[in-house]
Amino acid sequence: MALNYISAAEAASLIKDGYNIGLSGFTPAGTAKAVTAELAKIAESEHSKGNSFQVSIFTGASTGESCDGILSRAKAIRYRAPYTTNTDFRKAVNNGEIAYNDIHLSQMAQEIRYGFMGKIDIAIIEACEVTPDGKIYLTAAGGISPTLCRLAPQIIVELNAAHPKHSIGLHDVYEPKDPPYRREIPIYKSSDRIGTTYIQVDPKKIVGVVETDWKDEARDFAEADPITERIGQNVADFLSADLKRGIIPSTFLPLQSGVGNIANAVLAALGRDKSIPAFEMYTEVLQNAVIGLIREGRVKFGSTCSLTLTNDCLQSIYDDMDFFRDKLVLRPSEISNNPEVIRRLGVISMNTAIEADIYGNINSTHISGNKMMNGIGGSGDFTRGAYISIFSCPSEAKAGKISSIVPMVSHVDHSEHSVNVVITEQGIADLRGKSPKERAQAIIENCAHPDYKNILWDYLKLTDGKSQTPQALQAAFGMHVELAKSGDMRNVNWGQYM
Ligand code: 0RQ
Repeated sequence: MALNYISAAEAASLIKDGYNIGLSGFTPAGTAKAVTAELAKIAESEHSKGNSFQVSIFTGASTGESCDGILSRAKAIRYRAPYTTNTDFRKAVNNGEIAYNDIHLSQMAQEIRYGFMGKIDIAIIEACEVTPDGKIYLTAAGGISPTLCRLAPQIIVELNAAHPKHSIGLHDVYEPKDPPYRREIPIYKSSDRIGTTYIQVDPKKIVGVVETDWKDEARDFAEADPITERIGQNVADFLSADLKRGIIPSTFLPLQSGVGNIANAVLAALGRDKSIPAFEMYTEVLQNAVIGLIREGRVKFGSTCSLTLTNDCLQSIYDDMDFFRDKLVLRPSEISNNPEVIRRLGVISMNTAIEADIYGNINSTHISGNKMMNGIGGSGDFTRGAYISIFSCPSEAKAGKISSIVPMVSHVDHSEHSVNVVITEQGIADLRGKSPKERAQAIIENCAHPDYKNILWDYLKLTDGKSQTPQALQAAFGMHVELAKSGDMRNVNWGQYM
């Protein structure tokens, strides 16, 4: 069956008000771009005529400017799941304009399959190749594309020349069956391949192929600064010590690392620390630092959902496929982030906190308890299943006006029951085997910024000091309340709560 080549505008015109749209991609590698950019124009035109036009968007994780950015500004998004990082999207969510469902990334595909989120009307899938018999070869991310392609009655393929055809082979496409028929996912080491290199669809479902040459829209990284360098070194020192005392096997264990500047700096530090042997990654995103480490032989293999790289770094992989082909595998997010596999492999998880409390609860998503930052991403998928779960962050934010260590987190993403280690540039709090009261001592002593240590010790004096988890409920959010009032947590006056 011949493929039907159409323009991005023609493809966008197939999308109707109220549609549920499924997009390829993950953070924002491999996201379809051309059709959503055209869709924003349709939405604006309909809005100018007084008509409603909004869609719901289902993806693997964050998209870039040409989806979340443009569509948020065009007020074209009604509902969105999961993870995002776009500034305009964030503003729209926090203004109450978009219904945002921030779920664990591993669950996205299955929650669509289970019918929790309604039907997918159309899928837009970025590919480096599509064949007349319905084989779709993905680009820089697995995301939720296999499930979208199977469930959507209509598929638009964005055939993007920025991802060359010789990159075919990076993907391992596998979709588990649903209960009660699900079996184990047969991955026993990071490099195991269990699926196909393409998604097979009924070619009749491919309603159009849009040719583009549109590079990925990944964010640039800030240069590592002394704070992120110090955090990275603390993580490396912690893992090195656990290796020496035999807690981590001498062959080492696969690592997961999240997105952002801190995650990139942590990986760079681990690569530099030669007391840690060459290691594998079983992770959801590979950022720039890891690609350098693969070249140096410090990272032996990378299993990931996406190549969340700057474009020059991604191009350097495409230019060197003979080297990278047997060192990388791209998986759908429900496999890259699968808690069953993560626990089996003994993955060491390393994610970033916005704030941690003195008992080890972690807030990774909300500013001051109510404003969404990005989302939980895969941090929960990895943290619960991890061999060792690590959270890191700078000890303070906004030039010291905010302490990242607080009496009680203003929103809980990861509870004290799942968090093993908290690390800041100040030091390491190893929470394993500790009671809540012992954890509080370790976190305040080792992780809090010196400006906030006494403030936190003084908070503890407001509590009974004896109960399982001593809290003074009237004061637990006192530092957040002070931030809202004077703009600086250091001004908190515990006296008013006595
Ligand atoms: O804002 O640049 O305006 O000053 O948050 O902070 O220090 O640059 O760190 O880029 O690594 O992002 C948690 C947001 C960290 C990210 C988070 C402000 C701070 C700055 C960014 P400015 P940094 P990063 C992977 C797995 C989701 C959970 C996760 C994230 C900005 O890593 O979204 O790891 N993680 N998922 O000033 C107010 C505080 C603050 C604060 C930091 N306490 N209060 N602002 N900031 N702490 C994702 C996937 O699964 C795909």
